[in-house]
Amino acid sequence: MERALITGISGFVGSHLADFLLKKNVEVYGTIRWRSQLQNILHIKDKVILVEGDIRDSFSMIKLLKDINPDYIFHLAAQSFVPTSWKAPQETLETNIVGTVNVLEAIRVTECQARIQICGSSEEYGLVHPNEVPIKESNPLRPMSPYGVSKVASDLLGFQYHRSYGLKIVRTRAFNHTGPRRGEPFVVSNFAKQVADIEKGLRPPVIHVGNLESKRDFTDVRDMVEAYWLSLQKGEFGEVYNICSEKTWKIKWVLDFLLSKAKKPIEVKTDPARLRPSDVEILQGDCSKFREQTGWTYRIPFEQTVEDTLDYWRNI
Ligand code: A2R
Repeated sequence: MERALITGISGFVGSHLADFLLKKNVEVYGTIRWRSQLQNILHIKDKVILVEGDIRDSFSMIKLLKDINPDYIFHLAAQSFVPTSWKAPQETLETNIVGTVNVLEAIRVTECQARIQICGSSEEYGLVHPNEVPIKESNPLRPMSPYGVSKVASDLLGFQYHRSYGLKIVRTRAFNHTGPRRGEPFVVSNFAKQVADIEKGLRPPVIHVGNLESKRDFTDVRDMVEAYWLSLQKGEFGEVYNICSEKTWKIKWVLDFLLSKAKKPIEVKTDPARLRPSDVEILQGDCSKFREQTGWTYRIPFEQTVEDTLDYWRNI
């Protein structure tokens, strides 16, 4: 049986990737920390092997790699939330950059032969000029948040460790992805939870929103994790691939769609605290490089993703 190690298995994407790998009959190991919230993986807790490891601790990474010796490593663990990166830039850089070095060094010193996915983000592109859309992998990287900077560094470490040491690394740059289990701070999930809470009578019938004008290229997380798997099956080591649907939706569309599904009338209020210091206006990717290499394409329509997210919050 092939073995996969997911760093950050308790997270939103990690939990969906674990679901996907179990269906592929892969033995799944995942890192957790002693205070990790495990609600995303409760349903599979008897099917996966959880190992304690903080990526900021190089010793624990080496021990983990020695013990598991995986065939695949999906490096997802990160401080993943852009707004937090302004409030906690040091923690973000330490987790996302030093943490990635620790994972890569552990692979190098243990001579682990695993294929490794380094999980990057469209936030690496940051400032994008109108004539640069849809964004290709060759676009300049002009990150606009500490999170974006941290992901550029992690991505380039992946390139460097492949070139310097021959590690079998594939880098992915995921555009927005969402779905059930997405954390409450993220926009689609946040709106969906507010609607569900209002329906349950847990809050007054007012939804608080930030910038509704930005446009994002959304993919369902369940399609995204298939892409991550394919990146290690068919991707070229050392290469970087955008992963996205190539379709954009205004945040206002998400709001209106959710309001149309709500079981109660809801008033909309703009909350200045929800506006980011520097928001990227449009993020639309070009996924042709990945599609041609792997044959991947998204399957789940975005409407379905948003409805499933609303149902998730309704049933929690
Ligand atoms: O915070 P925890 O203990 O629940 O674990 C989170 C884990 N994580 C860490 N694991 C080990 N050592 C650390 N120092 C550390 N810091 C965080 O990363 C959790 O399991 C995971 C992050 O989950 P989410 O915040 O739900 O992120 P998501 O959406 O699953 O993002 C996955 C990847 C990240 O690299 C993002 O930057 C990228 O996709 O977009």
